[in-house]
Amino acid sequence: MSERTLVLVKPDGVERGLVGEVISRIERKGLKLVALDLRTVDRQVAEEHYAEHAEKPFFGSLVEFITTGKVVAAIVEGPRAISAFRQLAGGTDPVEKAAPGSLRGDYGLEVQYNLVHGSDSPESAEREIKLWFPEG
Ligand code: RTP
Ligand code: MG
Repeated sequence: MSERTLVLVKPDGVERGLVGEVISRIERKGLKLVALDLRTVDRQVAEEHYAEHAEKPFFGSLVEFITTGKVVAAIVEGPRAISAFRQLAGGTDPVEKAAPGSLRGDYGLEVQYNLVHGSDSPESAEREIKLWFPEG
């Protein structure tokens, strides 16, 4: 059973030249890229993407950050792709939670600048794929 997940390389990852590293790890794991796009995000998409965090104190700066630079948006497919990519990414806090060997564990230092996003459930994946790739 194959599933799809939405992956983002956030502006810090793009700025630091880590797009290739992220894609390389996705491919080495055996997951497949079915869409890939470098773009800037408008505020409305960013706010919708992170709607679940709208009441959190970091929401404003998170949306600000995501909209300040280019991001890479990708649809990634494979068996248990959602969980597989979350493992590749590592925990949200790159120092306290992400294990060494994960993307965040290897390259991140601050919670906000944690390089990548991956959908956290089938429902999120479906919602986020529609939001980022409305053309289908
Ligand atoms: P993401 O949604 O970006 O894949 O990350 P995640 O599931 O691991 O973490 P989540 O709890 O959904 O948080 C979304 C993003 O918000 C930023 N954040 N900042 N300053 C803070 O305390 C804080 N907490 C979260 C991070 O960029 C996180 O990835
Ligand atoms: Mg999340």
